[in-house]
Amino acid sequence: MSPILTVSATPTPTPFAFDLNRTALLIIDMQRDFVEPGGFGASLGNDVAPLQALVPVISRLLGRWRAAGGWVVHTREGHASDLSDCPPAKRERGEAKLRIGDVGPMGRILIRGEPGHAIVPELTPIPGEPVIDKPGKGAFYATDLHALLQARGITHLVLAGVTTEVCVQTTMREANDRGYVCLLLEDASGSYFPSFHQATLEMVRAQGAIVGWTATSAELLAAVSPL
Ligand code: C5J
Repeated sequence: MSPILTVSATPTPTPFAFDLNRTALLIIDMQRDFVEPGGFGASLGNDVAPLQALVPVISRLLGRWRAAGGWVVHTREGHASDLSDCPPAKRERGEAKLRIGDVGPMGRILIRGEPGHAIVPELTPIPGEPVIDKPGKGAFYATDLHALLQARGITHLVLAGVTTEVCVQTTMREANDRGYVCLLLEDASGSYFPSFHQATLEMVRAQGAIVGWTATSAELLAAVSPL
């Protein structure tokens, strides 16, 4: 029986209590397509600098979490090269300069196997860390993530990555509905829109953590591996 760790940093009435052996760190979509110039995020007119700034934060978190024996699952958003899993409603939305499947500076935008689809090198998964390829915003939609977590006895998720109000929040809500207890890391997730990031943190932890808890990565790591 491993110890129950607690993080009590949020304006929620109870702490986030978890067993490290039944918890996964879920790093959402830290791909070049979202974080680097010339990718999907930039093609939508976004400044990628706020997302680039997350890379060293998540890298530090990853190192300490791994060192403490924590398990990590990574996700990537992307589509098959024939776009058979990309609904036209997704591809045709907005006024992007480059759409999903078009050729950009990092290969075809948001297509699996292209350079832009890769996780940024600083956060490269290591053996034993699954990578979930997802066609949607939520990591549970059309993937085997739930089965994978169930097989390992995971009950709690710690979420990091991008973007807070799109793929991270969608995944957190999907996870919540499937019975996972979730903590969203305030400084290890981010958005092209700082106000959306802030609003997401507030809405998930409101009403007694209606979707889950939030805390900083330092607060989490203090519980996991006190220095
Ligand atoms: C978006 C994501 N924003 N990973 N994807 O399209 O949040």
